[in-house]
Amino acid sequence: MYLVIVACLGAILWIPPLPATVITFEEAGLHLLDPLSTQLASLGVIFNISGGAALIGGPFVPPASSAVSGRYLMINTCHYLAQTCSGTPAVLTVYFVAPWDSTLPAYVDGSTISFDLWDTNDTPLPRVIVHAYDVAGGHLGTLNLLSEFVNNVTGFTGPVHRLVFVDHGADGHVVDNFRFGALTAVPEPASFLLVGAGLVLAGSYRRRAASSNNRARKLGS
Ligand SMILES: [Ca+2]
Ligand SMILES: [Ca+2]
Repeated sequence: MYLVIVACLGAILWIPPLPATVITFEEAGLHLLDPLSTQLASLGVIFNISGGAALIGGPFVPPASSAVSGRYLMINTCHYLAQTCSGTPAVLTVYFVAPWDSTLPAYVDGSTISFDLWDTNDTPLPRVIVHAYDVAGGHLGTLNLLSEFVNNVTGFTGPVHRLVFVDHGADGHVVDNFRFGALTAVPEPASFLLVGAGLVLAGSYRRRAASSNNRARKLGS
């Protein structure tokens, strides 16, 4: 019985990582010029934009050697729909979350993250600055993107929970083929409470079993 309880607790704590994902922005349910936010939560990512707009783009042809293709994520520094410029940088945050519950944070190994980026405006440099953070808000590193387009941007390390793309230029930028490896969800507090209750139950069972054995030994002596 004790082993069964421990095995159940292990099953609760261990959430298996999910396989790698590539987001092409061609996913079902996405339409041209849709603002992007939580539509891809079932894949383990949600998007938040401030100081601009994050839209599904596609009508503009990228440079020939760019890996950007078809539809892509278009970050507009000026709000595309309102046609207004706030003068502040566009800040896109990509959060990794549990695909079955987007309120649960998740993280991926930073070395598994990559994407293709395209930004025609070279003023100011860097064209795009990307920061990585862990679940606790710790800063894991920064990448500065200097070229008109960069295929297969990599270089992140550590358990990345969110990426923050900052663009001070006037024309925004484009992200495509956003790839990341196995997602690991962070167990919610309720799981720890459940595990704690289970450990108390297991301890109580062991004490009762030991007490029964002692009584049996005394009766037999
Ligand atoms: Ca695409
Ligand atoms: Ca730009």
